[in-house]
Amino acid sequence: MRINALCTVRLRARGGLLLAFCSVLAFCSVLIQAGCAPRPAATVRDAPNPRLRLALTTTPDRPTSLDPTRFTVRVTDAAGKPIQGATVTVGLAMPTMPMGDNVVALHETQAGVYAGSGRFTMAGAWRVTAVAASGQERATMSFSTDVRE
Ligand SMILES: [Cu+2]
Repeated sequence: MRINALCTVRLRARGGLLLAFCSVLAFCSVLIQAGCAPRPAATVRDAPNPRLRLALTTTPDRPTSLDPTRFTVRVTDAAGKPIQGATVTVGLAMPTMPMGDNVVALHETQAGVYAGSGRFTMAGAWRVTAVAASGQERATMSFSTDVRE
């Protein structure tokens, strides 16, 4: 609302510059919409690391709410060699609402392959974020998945 008033003042000062009015109005409406948009529960930023590469898959490919979903993360170095003994977790979050902490610790099932099971607690759009640490190296990688009912 405050932004809107500011725009009107600017418009009057500029008099008949219709083009300027339109662009200012468009800019303000973008600002207002951005301010009112629902904020994600948590903002996750990928931190890709060329020395610690992650490839994440879920089984099934499209998970079902409340059913167990298997997460597999393959961790390799820059040359594609498996990295053993890493600490790997997968965090599950909904971008549109807080769903509480939902972090699955994965265990190494074969060299450089880490797996574990978790549950999506609701149908809809989820963000899956894998975090791996090995020595001084750390990497995160996330993707979106649509969980069915
Ligand atoms: Cu939800």
